[in-house]
Amino acid sequence: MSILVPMTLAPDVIAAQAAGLPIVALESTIITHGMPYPQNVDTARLVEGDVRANGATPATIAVINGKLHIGLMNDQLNALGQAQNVAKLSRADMAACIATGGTGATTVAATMIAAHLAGIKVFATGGIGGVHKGAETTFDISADLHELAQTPVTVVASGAKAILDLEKTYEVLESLGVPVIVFGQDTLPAFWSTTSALPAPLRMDRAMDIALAHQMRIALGLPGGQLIANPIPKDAQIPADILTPIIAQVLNESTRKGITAKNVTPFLLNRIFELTEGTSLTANIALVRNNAALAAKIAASF
Ligand code: PSU
Ligand code: MN
Repeated sequence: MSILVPMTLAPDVIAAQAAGLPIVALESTIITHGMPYPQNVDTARLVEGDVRANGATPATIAVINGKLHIGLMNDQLNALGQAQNVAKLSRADMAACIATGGTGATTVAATMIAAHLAGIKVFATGGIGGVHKGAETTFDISADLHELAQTPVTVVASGAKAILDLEKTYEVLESLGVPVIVFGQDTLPAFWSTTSALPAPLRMDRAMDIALAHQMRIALGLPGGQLIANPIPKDAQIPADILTPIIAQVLNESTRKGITAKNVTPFLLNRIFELTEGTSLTANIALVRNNAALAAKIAASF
């Protein structure tokens, strides 16, 4: 016996699909585990607005009471933003959550899986998960990297978060055959900073080229997606000399407190938010919005 995925598409997503109009997927872990309430819900709405303003339909993805939702209604977004103990779903736990009627927010990996299932080619977020500092002993490498290697979705982010080991993250992506395309500059961005010391593996300056590269991978028979590293707008970036000591401090705290597995990323992001007195959140909001706008332009180019 085979079963189908219980899936609900929002009315505007159905309409866009039927008319062949561009759609951009958005994740929900950034709402439940990445930002505090109420800024998380406000940001999610702003980001949806940015997608629309740039010519595409937004589809925020989450699992609610055992159903996979592609596009959330206002009240669902609001409830998710305030809910406690929502699961953080990646490739490993998405099926179990749906099968048992659970509720969970989708990470980059799970959002890619859902987007692909719904025929959505482009997805915007803040930062992807990657190789954590100290991974040589903890083996903490985000499932997001393997997802990029196997699911054909173009993910627009501001690179891997600066709390990660950027060098190792980009080495793993290269090993996995994931194209990392920097938008409009020759160096990789570092999430809260527009630039880093690392050279861009690939560079493109037009949304159209990114859409073409996505199609060309499919034509070549290559599985997987692309990571588009879109630098945070200059006026919103946080200088590295302010962030570097804060990142060192929170990594230290996380080790001392024995934080592991899925809790690592939310713990670090929350402590950075506290220690920068909210500046990190302002920057995070600016970069996600910028990524949503670029993703919409890429989706419209297909
Ligand atoms: N970027 C943010 N906030 C977040 C995340 C990314 O600014 O909350 C989330 C994404 O959902 C990403 C996840 O997929 O963190 C990675 O978690 P982990 O390191 O446990 O794989
Ligand atoms: Mn991890």
